Amino acid sequence: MIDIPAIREQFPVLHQEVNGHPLVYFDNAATTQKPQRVIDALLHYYRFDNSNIHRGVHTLADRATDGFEQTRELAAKFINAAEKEEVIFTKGTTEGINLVAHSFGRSMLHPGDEVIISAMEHHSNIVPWQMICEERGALLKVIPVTENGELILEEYARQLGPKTKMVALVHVSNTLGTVNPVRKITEMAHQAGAKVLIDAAQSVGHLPVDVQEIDCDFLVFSAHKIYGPTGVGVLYGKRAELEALPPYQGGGSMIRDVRFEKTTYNDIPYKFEAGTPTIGEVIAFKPAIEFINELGKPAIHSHEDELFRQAREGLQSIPGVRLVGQAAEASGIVSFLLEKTHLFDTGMLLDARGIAIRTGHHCTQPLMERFGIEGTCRASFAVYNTKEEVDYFLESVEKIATR
Ligand code: C6P
Repeated sequence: MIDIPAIREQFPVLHQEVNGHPLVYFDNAATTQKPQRVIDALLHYYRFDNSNIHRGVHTLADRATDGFEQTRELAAKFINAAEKEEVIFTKGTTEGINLVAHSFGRSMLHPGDEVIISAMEHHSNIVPWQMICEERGALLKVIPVTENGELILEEYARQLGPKTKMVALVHVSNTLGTVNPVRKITEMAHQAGAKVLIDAAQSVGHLPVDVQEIDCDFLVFSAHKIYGPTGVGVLYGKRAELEALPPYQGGGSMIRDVRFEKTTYNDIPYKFEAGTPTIGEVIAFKPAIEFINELGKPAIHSHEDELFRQAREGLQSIPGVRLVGQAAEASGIVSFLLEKTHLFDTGMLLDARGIAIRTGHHCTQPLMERFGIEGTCRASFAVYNTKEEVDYFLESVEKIATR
């Protein structure tokens, strides 16, 4: 059992009123709130340790470099990477996918090759692949989804073949909450000789994610969605895969030796970390992972799953509410529409009651097209949310739906 009031105490932002009501923050899939220890770590860095990393020999440079590398070590353990060099810091999930699409595409994709994504991808796992496929003359294939919001795996099996070079797939859909069977999908891709990238933006803070168990070649996520600062992401890659890829950007830190005739590149992970990174934010990401580790993913998941089920079942029983996506395996995210109220009005009416949800297409326009809708209202949960908040949310939705 986890102590929710004690957890809430650690999040100063939660203790405020919005429009005359206590804030109910259900927009966690967009970004989570930050515990005091993350805010403190960021302030501490700028107050005492501010310095560039991997460059200086002075004390502040040492402290900053140590803090930065300690986060890398913890992030590697967090996803069970075999070694810390397999963790590359990026700006976020989006940059991680662009890095792989660009580097992999430029070196490994040839005319006629194929890349498979799914119909429930976030734009950040669609557009980079579209761009590189167009550039390299490769074909982009899309795994369709059922009315329930589940992948049609028979179709995926048919799409896979000797031309498939990459399968890039979301672990948990940010719009539907569907949990995809990434281990099985990876195994099938590997049997066809393709590499696999998993977008773990919506899973890594909520479900156990073990890169060696999934056996994916690449995995990406953002710190800001798991209680950490913005401007930090992780790209995991198997050592052999990262070593085989050319660098994404050129600049300081990513080189071994620069001559006008020829430049040689640094080892991983530095080969992919050109320029000065978001140092303080990476350092402040460590206490966010520690926060999750202290609670444990099983306890976090079990609490969030209770809230999710309460919300999904509650919404289902309100007349005039339509759920969008009802996958058997789903996690922490529920999308819905009201028959008589436009989704933006629903969002505004809930905000007037202090409840923050997200409305719109959630950067999944092709998925919205699949369901024939312009967007949804989306409630997404984090470990600090409570059963009482879900009760209040359901009561508010019912009021709006039956106006
Ligand atoms: N989804 C949401 O409200 P960045 O912006 O790089 O941190 O993450 C992009 C991204 C990639 N994949 C998935 C599955 C995501 O959910 C997101 C971000 C937010 O759903 C903002 S659009």
